[in-house]
Amino acid sequence: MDLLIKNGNVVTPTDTFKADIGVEGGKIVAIGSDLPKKAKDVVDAKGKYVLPGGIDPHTHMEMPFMGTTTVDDFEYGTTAAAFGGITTILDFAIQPKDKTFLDTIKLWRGKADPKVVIDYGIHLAVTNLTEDLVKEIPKVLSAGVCSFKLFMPYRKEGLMSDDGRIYSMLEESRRLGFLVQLHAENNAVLEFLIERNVAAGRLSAEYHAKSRPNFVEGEAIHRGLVLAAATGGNLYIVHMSTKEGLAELALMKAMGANVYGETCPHYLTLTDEKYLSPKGRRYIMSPPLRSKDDNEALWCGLADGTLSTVATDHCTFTNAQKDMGKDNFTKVPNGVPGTETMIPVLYSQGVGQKRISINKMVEVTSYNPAKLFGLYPRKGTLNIGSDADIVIFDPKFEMELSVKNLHSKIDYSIYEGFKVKGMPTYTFVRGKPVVYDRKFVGKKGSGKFVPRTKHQPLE
Ligand code: DUC
Ligand code: ZN
Ligand code: ZN
Repeated sequence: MDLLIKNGNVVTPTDTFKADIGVEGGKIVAIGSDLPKKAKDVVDAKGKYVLPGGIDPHTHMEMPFMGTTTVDDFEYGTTAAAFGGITTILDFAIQPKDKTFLDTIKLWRGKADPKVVIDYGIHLAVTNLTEDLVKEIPKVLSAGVCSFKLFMPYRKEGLMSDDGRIYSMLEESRRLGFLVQLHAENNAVLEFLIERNVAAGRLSAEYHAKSRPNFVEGEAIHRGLVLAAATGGNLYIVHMSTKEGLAELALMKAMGANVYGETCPHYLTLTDEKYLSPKGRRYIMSPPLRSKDDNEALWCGLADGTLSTVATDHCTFTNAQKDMGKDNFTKVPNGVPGTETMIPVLYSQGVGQKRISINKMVEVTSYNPAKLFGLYPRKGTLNIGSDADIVIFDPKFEMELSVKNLHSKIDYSIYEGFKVKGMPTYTFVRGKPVVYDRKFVGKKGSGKFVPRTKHQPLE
């Protein structure tokens, strides 16, 4: 046996039990009590949780956006992810307007393959849907890319899809079985509010949030859900931030549509008061931070299953990049880091505060994303035959989050000074250690592209 993890508390979405796990050839080959002690490496996980590796299904590494490029490349970004207990990321390949989907996948794999230290998959972020490209979709699915993101906003940035295109992709998703991911904000209204604020000289960071009030998301989510129900398509709303959007999703789920929702740690734990601080622009992302009421509603949405996943929208811009909009919020590149802090923050604020169980944490950070994005049962579970993507999590490990002890290339943390209790201490990808007792032992380029199959609906 290559690796034996002994005496840990193994966590699944439905159960927590004491067991040893044996690994050979990158796969889990044994789970049980008192497995034979012989292995090339034996790690004692007594008093620790043993989790299926986290899957962060929403990252933006090396992404050109708003006149600049996210600073975490696939090496820095996946190293940070590994320290946070993530073993697979799903990154958005943004379609250059003149490129086909297959060319876009090639472009993104060219950036990622030489650098990733954990496994990764790709979503296709559609910016220019043509009839020829719709015909290309079956080939994209065969290439292992089974999810397509459409943006309702970002018209000026060249990313927006109109309702007709969204409708047609949802029709195709029903026919071919893929998942449509939707960034839901009402573009016309937010552009109108931005223009009005700018004309009145209201340019500070708080006006980013004031230009995108809750209903801007709620209405767009409603519209997306109606289109999904009308077509019978498969819809996944990314980065949900509002109680209004959550209520719309709950209603459409109750009506039987195949629709899902994702939220992010920052929408669960931070509020729009951050925009009032002198460095408020660091917190500019879209949709923006909301109120305490929204935070709590989203925690409830996770606990009751309305929301299926937590992802990070890891999209890193340095202080200097954020300063492009020092005097004008519309020039601040949108995005915040998150992939390293997702599981520690969820554990401390969710499990630690009894908002969710550790089993729910595993469900929304590993099992559900694996099912929805066609990675299951290869990933997202600790089962015999699955990839040995395993995290040892020490529930007693205390740490104050700071730019000084995090691994992204970014030069600040949105959680500076935030105290967490509970940290991943070992991260194994296909049985190979990437983080070992909080030390990096991984290798650039050792991660693999994971071709995905069509999504599996959640019960
Ligand atoms: N939102 C962000 O904040 N950044 C990248 C893209 C997005 O949708
Ligand atoms: Zn988005
Ligand atoms: Zn995003």
